[in-house]
Amino acid sequence: MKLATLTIIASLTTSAAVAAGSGDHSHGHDEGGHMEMMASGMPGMMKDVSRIIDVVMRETDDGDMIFDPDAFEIAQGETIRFNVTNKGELEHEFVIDTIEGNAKHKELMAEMEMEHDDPNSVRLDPGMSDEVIWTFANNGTFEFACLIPGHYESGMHGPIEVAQAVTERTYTKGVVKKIKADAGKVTIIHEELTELDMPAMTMVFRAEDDIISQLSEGQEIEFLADRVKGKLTVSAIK
Ligand SMILES: [Cu+2]
Repeated sequence: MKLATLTIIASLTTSAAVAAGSGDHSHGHDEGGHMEMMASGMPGMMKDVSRIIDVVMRETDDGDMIFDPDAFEIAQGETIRFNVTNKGELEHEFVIDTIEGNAKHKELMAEMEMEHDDPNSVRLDPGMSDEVIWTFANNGTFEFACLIPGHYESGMHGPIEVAQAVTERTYTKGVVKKIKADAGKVTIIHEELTELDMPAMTMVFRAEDDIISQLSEGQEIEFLADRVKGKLTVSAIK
């Protein structure tokens, strides 16, 4: 009985290790026609493209290898079509990943001849052009690079700064019914509070002094409400 239990534990441990291992090595190779989300985002669709960025890869007269432009600023959620052209005399590639992801791939490529054929990359012979369509679903700092041995060190990498998306707030219309300034409370007859999923009704809200001081009973307002420490609070008015 005891032996059987041990065997089950051992086999569970082994399969878990195998699963973790294979997950580690998948890094987005598109073998099944499906690619999972990477930290840097996911393959984008032509219909979602919000911006086209031309990227040139080439060598310079003083022996460097460059991308032009050498940095990108992108807003979270944007789908970018990178039109990549190799204007150099050597083969180059354009790979989008995390800085760590690129470093790992670079190490692998130093050990063996590897050609990327993932949606987050394109490898081009001199004179050739191709595109990468990528949706930047996450904010953070990512990197584009050429991972052909020696090229990264010669200058072929740059940052991709993805700025956090700012969500547009929805103001709600209301009429100030009562103000209790000393208690920091205001009663508002309001329309539907769509952000908080509340129907139109009359409710008591908390409010800071600077907001209450701008209010008077009977006033028509448009306001933002948030739950602050569990209490409905007027956070802005206009
Ligand atoms: Cu290169």
